Amino acid sequence: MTYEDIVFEKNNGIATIKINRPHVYNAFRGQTIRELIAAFREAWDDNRIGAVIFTAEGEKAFCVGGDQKEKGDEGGYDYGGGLGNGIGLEVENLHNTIRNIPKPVIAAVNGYAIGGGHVLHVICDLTIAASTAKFGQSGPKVGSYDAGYGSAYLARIVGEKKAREIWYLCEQYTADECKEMGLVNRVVAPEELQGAAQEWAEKILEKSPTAIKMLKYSFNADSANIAGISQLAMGSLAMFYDSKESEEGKNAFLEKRPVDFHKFRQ
Ligand code: S0N
Repeated sequence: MTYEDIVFEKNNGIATIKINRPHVYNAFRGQTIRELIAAFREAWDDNRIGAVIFTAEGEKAFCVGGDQKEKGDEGGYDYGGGLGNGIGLEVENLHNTIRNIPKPVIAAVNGYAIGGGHVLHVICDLTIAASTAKFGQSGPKVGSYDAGYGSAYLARIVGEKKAREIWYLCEQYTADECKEMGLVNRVVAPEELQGAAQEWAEKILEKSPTAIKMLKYSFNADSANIAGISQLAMGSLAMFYDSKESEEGKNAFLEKRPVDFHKFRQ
């Protein structure tokens, strides 16, 4: 497959998948999601690959969620379809692919990881962050949410209270703060990020592939019910995107004005 929105490389047993849309802070559109799924599948199917590094181009951002400037064929968002073949479905398929690929996925977070971009690193097996990276959810500010892995699995990692804080307040957290809450494994200087991810991937490659695979299955089994919650969440999100309330969030962002959700409380 030819990739346009991402860069995919395989080297000495390590696959590197890089989002390549730095002009929009590596926000994803439907095509990005489809290419990411294809690349993860390619790494999945190649027995020589023992670990995947998931990162992004540039120094500003890892990924800031759905591209607010892209329109789908039906005029709605293009984050990978609408109802029918669905926002839900394609983003959800990417989440499930990262979860289920039987090899560790290391997120190397090089900048902002916000909204749906934050969820991507949450799902990865391990996260190494540049000391300059910033993390957070933004859905309730821009008329969106991830009520699947983005909330339920996040709560497993950071605890219920912290997960609720992250979603209800939509603030940003530093890499060190995220390490403190168990959301990031390691923080390094920005120029050391790719080397640090490579070093961990090489360490994994020295281990028994079957042991690593079974451990990943075991870790996943305990939170496997979230896949069902995620289906419901993405289905409801697809419908919510057609509402005036969600539109207000998106339009306020695009028009660079304060959002006004007050009318939806009447
Ligand atoms: C990342 C932020 C904090 C950076 O702020 P800063 O440094 O002040 O830069 P800006 O001037 O704001 O941005 C620089 C340029 O990048 C563009 N840009 C930023 N974010 C996006 C985006 N998401 N889509 C398209 N373009 C983006 C800016 O517009 C600007 O370019 P110019 O100057 O040309 O206008 C700050 O930018 C920020 O807060 N961004 C918004 C982050 C956000 O809200 N992301 C979520 C958006 N996604 C959704 O609403 C739904 C999709 C999704 O994320 C999702 C999918 C599945 C499941 C769950 C979710 C979910 O919502 O969680």
